[in-house]
Amino acid sequence: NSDTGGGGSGDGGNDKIVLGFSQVGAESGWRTANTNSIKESAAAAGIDLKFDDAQQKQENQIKAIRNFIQQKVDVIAFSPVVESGWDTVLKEAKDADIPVILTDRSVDSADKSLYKTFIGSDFVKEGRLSGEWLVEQTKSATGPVNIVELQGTTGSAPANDRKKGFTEAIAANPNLKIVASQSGDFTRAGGKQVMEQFLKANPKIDVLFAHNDDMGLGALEAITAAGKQPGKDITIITIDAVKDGMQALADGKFNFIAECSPLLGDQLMELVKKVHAGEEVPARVETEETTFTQEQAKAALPTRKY
Ligand code: GYE
Repeated sequence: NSDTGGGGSGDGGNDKIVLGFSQVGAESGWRTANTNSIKESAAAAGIDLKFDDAQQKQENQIKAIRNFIQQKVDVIAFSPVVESGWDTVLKEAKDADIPVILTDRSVDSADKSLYKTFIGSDFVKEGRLSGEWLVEQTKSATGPVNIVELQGTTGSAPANDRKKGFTEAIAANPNLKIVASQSGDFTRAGGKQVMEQFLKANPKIDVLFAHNDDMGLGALEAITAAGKQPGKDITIITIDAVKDGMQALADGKFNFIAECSPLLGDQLMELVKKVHAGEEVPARVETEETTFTQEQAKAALPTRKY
């Protein structure tokens, strides 16, 4: 529209880009930091954000996306809870001429024209770096090293990919064996509950690989309650590096974290502006991340933002 007079105030925001964003939920510290980042960056970029929380349910995300289409938002972005089952609704957005940006997690759609770009981490790499660290730590082991794995949400890209990267990396040492693997749905409660079962069923657990900090933090309670010392009796590897996870690492309860950055907001808003303007964007935008040992966590904690 042409409402450009009066310094732009009181125009009802009609000139603003409207972004519909469907978030997975509020399952973890990572997710909370991600939501904050998206809200702050949208405000800073002058983008009108319509935010929906799907409570970790795909059906809610599909509903939210259909609502966004109906409201004729300018751009849709979402973090797909699972990888499969998106083709129909993505096709509906495409038919309505609304560009879609995948944020944080990807989909397995064969038709790549259903979305403009995917911004997020390399989850396979996070799993691989976790596995490689363990291979290095256990290189002089003479007997079996028993690993239990707390998987993220079943069918989600980070659960699938982190498992893949980790499993491939630990194949380098035949002593390393995953003796139990189950989903804790990326939550603290899930991590605690599944770890309790693991501890009951497996007399010898040497290593816990948790697909995120929160499940690892939940597992700490189960491990302590079972009379074992986390970080000593059981080596703990997690992914994310949110503050509570970094604190556990600095305190010697975790042993290693592969970072996954939730601060995607600024880059996402840049992409929103570009696709709205019809500009070309790269098909894949990767987040930069690192890994932390206990010493590195101590050094990084004071300036950690989330
Ligand atoms: O690692 C986990 C969250 O999709 C990368 O989702 C994200 C994952 C993150 O619940 O903590």
